[in-house]
Amino acid sequence: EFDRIQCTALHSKIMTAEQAAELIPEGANVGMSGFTGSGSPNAVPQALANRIEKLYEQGKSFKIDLWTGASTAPEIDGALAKVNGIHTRLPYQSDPIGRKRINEGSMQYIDMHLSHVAQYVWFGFFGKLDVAVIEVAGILPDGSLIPSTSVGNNKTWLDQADLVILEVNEYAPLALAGMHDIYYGTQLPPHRVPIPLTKTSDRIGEQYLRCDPNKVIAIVPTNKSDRNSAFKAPDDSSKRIAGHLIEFFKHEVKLGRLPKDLLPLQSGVGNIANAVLAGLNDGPFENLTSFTEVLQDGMLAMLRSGKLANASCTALSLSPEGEHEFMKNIDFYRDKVVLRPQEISNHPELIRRLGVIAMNAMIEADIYGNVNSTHVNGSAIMNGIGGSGDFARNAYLSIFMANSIAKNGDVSCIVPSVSHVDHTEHDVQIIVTDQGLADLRGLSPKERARSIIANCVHPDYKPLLQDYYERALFQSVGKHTPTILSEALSWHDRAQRTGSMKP
Ligand code: 0RQ
Repeated sequence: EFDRIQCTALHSKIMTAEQAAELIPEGANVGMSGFTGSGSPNAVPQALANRIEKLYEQGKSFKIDLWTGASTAPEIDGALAKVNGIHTRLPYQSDPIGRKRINEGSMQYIDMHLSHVAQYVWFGFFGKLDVAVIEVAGILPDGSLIPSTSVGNNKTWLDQADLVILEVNEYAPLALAGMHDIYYGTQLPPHRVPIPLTKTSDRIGEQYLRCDPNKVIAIVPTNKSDRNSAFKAPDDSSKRIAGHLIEFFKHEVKLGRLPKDLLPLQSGVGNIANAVLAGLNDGPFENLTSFTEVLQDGMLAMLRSGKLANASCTALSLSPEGEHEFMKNIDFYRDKVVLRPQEISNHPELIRRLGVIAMNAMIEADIYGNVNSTHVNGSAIMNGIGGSGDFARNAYLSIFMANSIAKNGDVSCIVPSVSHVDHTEHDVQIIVTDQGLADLRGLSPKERARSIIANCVHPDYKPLLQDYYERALFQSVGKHTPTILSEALSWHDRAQRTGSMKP
C-alpha cells in the first residue's frame, strides 16, 4: 500500500479529528474544501460540531465563519448548523438544516457567484482567512498535495490561510492523481494577464496543490466515500424539457448558428439538468465537449458512450452508482476529465471565449424573462445562485429551465413578476418548460412576454397570465415593460396566504 503521507517532516502532525478540531479558534474564518458533497472534510468538522455542542452546554458560545467551494456534506453544513456553530456562511449551500437556520434568521448567508469567491479573498474583501481544512488523497514528499474529487477554492484556501488542517482520505483513489489542473497564473489587478486556455481539454497548470508544510498544524487520516445523492430517473416533464432543447439545438445547427458538435456544454445541478444530459446522450450530436462546474452521472454516461469527448469541471457530483462506475473505470476517464479550481471552471473570460451553452434550472421566471434561481416567495432561500450567474451572463447561449408548475400545480413557475431576481432579462435568452421553449433573442420586453406566455406557461395559468398581461398593457403608465404594480407580486402573496397561486 502506497504511503499516503510521504512528507516525513509532517508525520508528527498526525492526530485525531478531535485533537485537530481543538486547534480551530473561536470566531475564526475557516475555509473548507467541498463542492456539491465531493471532496469535503468530514471528520474534523463533525468533531468541531461536537466540541461546539459541549461548549454550548457549558453556557459558552462558539461560532466560526464558514467558507467553502459550494455545498458540502451533512457532516459539515448539517452538523455545524445543527449546533448553531456558523455565524456567516458563504458562498453556496443546500443543506436542509442550514437552510432552516438561514430562513429563521439565526445564520447569516452570503449567496454569491462562485467565480468571485477566490478573488474576493485575495482582494481582502472578507478579511483574513485563518484556517483551511482540506481533504486530499495524499501528501507528496515536498508537502504538495494530491487533490481528491473536487478542487473548488482549495488553492486559494491553502495559499491564504495562516493554518492548514489536512484530512487524508484513503478512500479517494490515488489514480485521481493527474486529473487535476491547478492554475497558478492568476494575478491581482492591475497585473492580470489573459488566461491561456482556448479548448476545454487544455491543461494550463500543475497536477498538485502547493502547500507550505510549515503552515500544516494537523493531519487526520480518514476513510470515507463522498456524499453521493441518487438522481431520480428522468420523469415525463424533464424528458419533455430535454426534447424541446434538442429540437432547438437541431434548428440552430440547421441555421448555421451552432456547429454540428455544438459548443461546450455547461449543465447545472439537479434532476432536470441530469435528464437533459440523458436526452443529449440519446440525441444526434457527436463529439461534444463540456466546460462546466459539476460532472454529474449524465455526463459520465456521455463520456462512456463517446458522445462527449472531454469534460472540464471543478467537482465530481455522482450518485453512488456513478461513483462506482467512475472508480472502476478511472483509467478510461482519466484523460477525458480535468478538474480545475472553480475560479477557472467558472471564469467569465473563459466562458465567453469558449462560447459555452449554459443550461441551468430555475425556481421561476417572469413574463419578461427575469429569472429567480434562489428564493421562494421573495424571502426564503432555497439553495443559492451557485455558478449559474457566472455562466448565464457570459454564455453563447443562456438557457433556463423549469417545470411549468411546482407544488402539485399550486405554484406556476412563470409569474407576472419574479419575487427575487438572480438573472436579469439581459442575461436570459432561452426559457424552457415542459410546455415548450421561448427564444427571447432579439425580442423587446412586450415580444418576450408574448413568447413566454404562448410557449412556456401551464394551461391552468395561461388564461390568468394572458389576462394580467393584457390589462397591464392597457393600465401601465410605461408601455415598455407593462406592469401593474399592485398585482405584480399578488400571485406569490396569494400562495403564501392560501397555499396556492390560483384565485
Ligand atoms: O422542492 O423538493 O421541497 O418540493 O424547489 O425543485 O423541480 O426538484 O428542481 O432539483 O433542479 O432544483 C433552482 C432549486 C431547482 C436548483 C433549483 C421547489 C420544488 C422542490 C427543487 P421540494 P426541482 P431542481 C451550477 C448551477 C441554483 C444554483 C445553480 C438550484 C425544489 O437548480 O438550486 O443553478 N439552482 N447552479 O418543489 C416554490 C417555485 C418552485 C419551487 C421549484 N416556483 N416555487 N418552490 N420549487 N419551483 C451548479 C452549482 O452551482 C453548484
